[in-house]
Amino acid sequence: MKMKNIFLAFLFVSAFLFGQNQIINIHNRNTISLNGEWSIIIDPYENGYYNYRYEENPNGYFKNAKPKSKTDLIEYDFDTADKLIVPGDWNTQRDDLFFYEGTVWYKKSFDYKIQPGTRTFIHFGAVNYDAKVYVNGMKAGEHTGGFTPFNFEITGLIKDSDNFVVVKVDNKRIREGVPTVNTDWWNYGGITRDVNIITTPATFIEDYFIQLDPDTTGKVTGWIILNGDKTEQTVKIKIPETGINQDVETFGEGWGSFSFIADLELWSPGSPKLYDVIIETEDEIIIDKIGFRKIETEGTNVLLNGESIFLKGISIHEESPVNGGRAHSHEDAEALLNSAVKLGCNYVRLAHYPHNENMVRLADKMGILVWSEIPVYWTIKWENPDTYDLALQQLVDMIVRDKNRASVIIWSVANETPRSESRLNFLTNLIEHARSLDPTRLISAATELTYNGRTITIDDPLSFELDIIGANQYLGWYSNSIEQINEFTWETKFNKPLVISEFGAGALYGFHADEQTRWSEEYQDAVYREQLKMLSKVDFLRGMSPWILYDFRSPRRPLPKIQDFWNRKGLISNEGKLKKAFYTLQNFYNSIK
Ligand code: GCB
Repeated sequence: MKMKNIFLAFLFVSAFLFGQNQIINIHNRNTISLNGEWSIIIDPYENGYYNYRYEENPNGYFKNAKPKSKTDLIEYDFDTADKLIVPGDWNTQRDDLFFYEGTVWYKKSFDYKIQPGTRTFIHFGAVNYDAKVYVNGMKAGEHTGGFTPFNFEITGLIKDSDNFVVVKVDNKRIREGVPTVNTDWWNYGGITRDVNIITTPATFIEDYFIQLDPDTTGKVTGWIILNGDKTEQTVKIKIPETGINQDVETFGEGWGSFSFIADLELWSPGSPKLYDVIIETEDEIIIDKIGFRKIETEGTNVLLNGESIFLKGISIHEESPVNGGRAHSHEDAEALLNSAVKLGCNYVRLAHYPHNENMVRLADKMGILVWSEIPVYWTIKWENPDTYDLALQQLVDMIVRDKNRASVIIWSVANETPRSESRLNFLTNLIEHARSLDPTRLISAATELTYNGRTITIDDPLSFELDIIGANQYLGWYSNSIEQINEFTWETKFNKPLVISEFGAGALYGFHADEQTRWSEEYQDAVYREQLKMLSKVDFLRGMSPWILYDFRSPRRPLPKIQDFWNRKGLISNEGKLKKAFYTLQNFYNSIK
């Protein structure tokens, strides 16, 4: 009954709010990659979309028109236009687009062979921020939100030969957006993640949820959803290594729920066991690698598979230490997560938006626990229903994509949001949705604290709704001196675990001075030493993710010669050099068993 309610909540959210559903696990499907060179047209005035009366132009650039005679006037041409690599942001591919915020049109041609009885979808890992997608000159759909995947069915638009896809990408910041206009990270524009054409059978496995039952030991529970006409089938769930071969009846709208006893080796950072899980319908076989683990809290403790765990973490932005710019590849994920492991981490906070799927897939393999977040950041428009829908859509899409990843233990709904009634309603509603979609993970948010003299009080009313209280504090950087940090004591109104989601200080790699000198590695290191001393005395502290693994680009950080548009709070510089504080945190983590 419970699973049915979960499913109904899911169905409601996906069907009525978004009108179309996300296909998951696309890497194990029949796909054609559209990654590579795309032709682009930079269009700051949106001439390719609006006519001179500022009305939508039915013959916009998405038509990819060509002159039919020598007198024809067509003022654009994708064939002779410049190119950009997809996936990738435009800011770091061309100097003249470094600060650009606006529209760029992308176009790619591709061959496709239509197989009878199949359906075709186009899938984007992410496009920042607003995407309008056209196939062969016809609209396939549009999507808003820069960090979540989306797909459109193009069965009726695709041809059995040459095809072209055009995407209007617009990364203009808007006050009602999620995130809003004001952030501390670079607004990288473009088709920033993989693009794939997916071919499916007429009825296909769209989505599934397979996790340990949070309430019963040794039981696997979940559901599958078929999309198509043949919705009443017997679907098989197999875990060959354990001999599991479970029949699941789907009915009605194509969904079926299940739960079965299974003797499984549990996933943990020390032993990140993944099983091949096979889902088989009459027409299709989908394989996934899934780990099984249980995460819960008990008082101020976080329990992984029943045992108390301390989250030795670091915050990470989705920026590539390999090539710079927005990270997207498996290599980027390896570089980032290997650095976290070198630091001694068993946990990462993927700030401040859902990162690409390579990160969580690799975290699954490497045994790294993950906090995953939506960009409800600072002062968004709490009272605007469209803003709420956008936040909810991103939350749902994040959960839909990653709900089978054992590594992901925390969904975070917000970062440093100012207290108010409307914000509390907004976030409480998001949390209720998250819980209805996924009962197997913990909910958190990075909250702010109250300071009275040298006492820090955890008292954000949002904490009533959270499983783990995340809190950011910058003692020694934005307030108080380094010497004062260790004078602070903590009190809490909640019998819940505290995770310090951020603390930190800026340092320019290679700049050495005394510990009082801002931007020196010594200053940053002293902040870390004092913070760790102070935090070690907080008995309800169950983890931390200091700010941040690598220096990252931010338009808020113009200080010449020091910042030059980099936030310098990284423990590693943007060139990959380790700062003094890296070793301080590494020693601290290595001393915790
Ligand atoms: C914060 C924010 C983070 C910023 C950081 C900073 O509290 O959550 O996004 O980058 O502080 O460096 O100021």
